[in-house]
Amino acid sequence: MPKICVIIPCYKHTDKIAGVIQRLLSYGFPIIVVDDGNSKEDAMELYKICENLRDVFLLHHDENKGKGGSVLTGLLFAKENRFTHAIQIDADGQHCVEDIPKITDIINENPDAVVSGCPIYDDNAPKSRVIGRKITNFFVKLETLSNEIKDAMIGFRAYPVDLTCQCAKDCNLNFGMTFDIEILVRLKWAGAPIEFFETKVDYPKNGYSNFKVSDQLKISIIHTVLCTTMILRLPYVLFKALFKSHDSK
Ligand SMILES: Nc1nc2c(ncn2[C@@H]2O[C@H](COP(=O)(O)OP(=O)(O)OP(=O)(O)O)[C@@H](O)[C@H]2O)c(=O)[nH]1
Ligand SMILES: [Mg+2]
Repeated sequence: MPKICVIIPCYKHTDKIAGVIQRLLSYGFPIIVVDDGNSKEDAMELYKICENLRDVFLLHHDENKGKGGSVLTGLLFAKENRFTHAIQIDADGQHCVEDIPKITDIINENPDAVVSGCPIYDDNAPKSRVIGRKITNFFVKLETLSNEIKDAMIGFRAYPVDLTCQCAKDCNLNFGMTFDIEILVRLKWAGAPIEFFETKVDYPKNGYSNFKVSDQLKISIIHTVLCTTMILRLPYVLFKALFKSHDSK
């Protein structure tokens, strides 16, 4: 029986997170909020939002570690507390909380799978982000030599906790915005099935994004690393494929 929790990394989204938590509460999953080195005022605000809520755990970074670092802190807490699956969702209210049942249905059917959103954008989505995603998704197909990963950037997904913590430990993952991409590629390399559900992603006018131009550069670097690793893994992948086809004869 899966034991599911929700992880919300939070940096500078204190004005939006209360709404996200309220929408999440009706699903009854424990919620892990990670305060990623926010200012004193924002940290206090987060504390006030979480303090009287049952099954809402507030973890704290003294310094800003980045989105990936926050998700990892949440995942390690989930592992310590014996959760089998963790649903990651952004604090800024862009994700459709009401799609959680789509995730839990897939987890119940296939507990080994990583379950990821496949984003549907409206006209408000910045063109640069939509194009950036298309480029990333093209590289991810190369890196995984497969069509399986429909989107590698969305932060609305569910991880099998043990496998993801192990994979993050083995690969010494980057803590920043490239985390979502890298962990998905490495989980696929580790043999995890990846399942997708369609979900609307909202870009409200005047919404605040932490995504910076420098993140685009870091994403290019991570693709260079992943493509190089893919080339180095090729003999292993070919050997495995040959072995499999030989076995099935
Ligand atoms: N970028 C960033 N996000 C962080 C950090 N720490 C935690 N987060 C959280 O990670 C989630 C994603 O951040 P966003 O700023 O929405 O970035 P994004 O969703 O990739 O970019 P947009 O599509 O432009 O919204 C949010 O819940 C943030 O609060 C950090 O250091 N940097
Ligand atoms: Mg966002």
